[in-house]
Amino acid sequence: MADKDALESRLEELEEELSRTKDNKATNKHLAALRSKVAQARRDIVKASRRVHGKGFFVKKSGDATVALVGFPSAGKSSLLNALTNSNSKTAPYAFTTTGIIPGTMVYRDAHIQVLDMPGLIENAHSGLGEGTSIVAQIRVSDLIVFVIDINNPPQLDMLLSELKSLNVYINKKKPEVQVREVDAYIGLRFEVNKSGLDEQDLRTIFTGFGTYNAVVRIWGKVDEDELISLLANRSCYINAIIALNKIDTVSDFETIAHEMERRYAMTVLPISALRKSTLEQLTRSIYANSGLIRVYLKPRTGKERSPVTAYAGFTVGELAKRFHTAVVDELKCAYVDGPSVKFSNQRVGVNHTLKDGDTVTFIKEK
Ligand SMILES: Nc1nc2c(ncn2[C@@H]2O[C@H](COP(=O)(O)OP(=O)(O)OP(=O)(O)O)[C@@H](O)[C@H]2O)c(=O)[nH]1
Ligand SMILES: [Mg+2]
Repeated sequence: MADKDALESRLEELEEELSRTKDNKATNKHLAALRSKVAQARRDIVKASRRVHGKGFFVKKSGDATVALVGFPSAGKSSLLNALTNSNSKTAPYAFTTTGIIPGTMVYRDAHIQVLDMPGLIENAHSGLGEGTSIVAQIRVSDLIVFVIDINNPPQLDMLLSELKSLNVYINKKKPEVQVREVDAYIGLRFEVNKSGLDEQDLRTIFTGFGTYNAVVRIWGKVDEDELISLLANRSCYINAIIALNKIDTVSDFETIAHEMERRYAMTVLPISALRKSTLEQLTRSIYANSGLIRVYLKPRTGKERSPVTAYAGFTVGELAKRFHTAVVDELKCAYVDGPSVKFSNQRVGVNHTLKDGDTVTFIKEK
């Protein structure tokens, strides 16, 4: 295949021809052919850039959390990235405009959230054929998926979900806890706890398939065969997702479609228009709330100044100290906390106390 520069200039020529060609009956067929050539040229560029960069186009994680925009070509992912962040990802009215993974940073409540614009190439990723494989690697390390769905085509979501499932990416599902303690003695397989919903015969087949013959096994949650296999193989990934239902400006009754989707998929649906910033407020809030971030305030023992910091849901006083106040960690005795996680103001709590969004914390060192 030709090198990337040559491919890019060919793409430019095709795009120019496309923009020059008027859209009418006589040119219909020619336009369709041109569009598919453009799409092919973009795929070729993606392939070429993969070769140049070796592993693909992996973007390093940065900021407090990483959010992946996932959707079909032309759903409006790049437009949304540009509206949410300081980035300037190319957008265009044809498919496969974005050929790499493009990062941007969204600042909300003092948190820096990395937003990744993905090329619209997810289909058939599991076969390892499309460029989807490297995209999926990036999705796996993200803290949240925002499915960008064109409101004119809600079934796009079915295809995205089934593709992710075949890649062992489980959406909005708690990771089932499976404990396997292998033992040297010939005890066979003992299923001490089995809440999987699978019978022991099936479980035996799966475990012996992994070479486990003598072990005490506890399965604490519901799980089907495929999921258990990917769990045991360490291939599964559990990630939360919300839906940005885009292009609401193109339909007359977006609310009905949004409610229907919410009901059908049991997921949070945010109706937006990536081209109108005023519609993005709720989505922004939802991204923050679902990426596992909280904001707490640090207050010194003396003085009233509170400084906001970004922490993670489930953080304890001890973990907060480790992250922001390494100096106090070793001598940390307790903390005074004010806010949603405590019953009364300035409550004294231990290092294992779990914080909530909006708490104010004062560390107390041992004397
Ligand atoms: N009317 C309308 N058009 C939109 C909206 N969001 C995006 N578009 C248009 O849809 C087309 C595709 O948008 P992109 O942002 O390039 O889509 P994408 O998902 O990044 O597409 P690929 O990079 O090809 O995967 C562009 O012409 C955008 O201007 C929207 O909310 N309303
Ligand atoms: Mg794009």
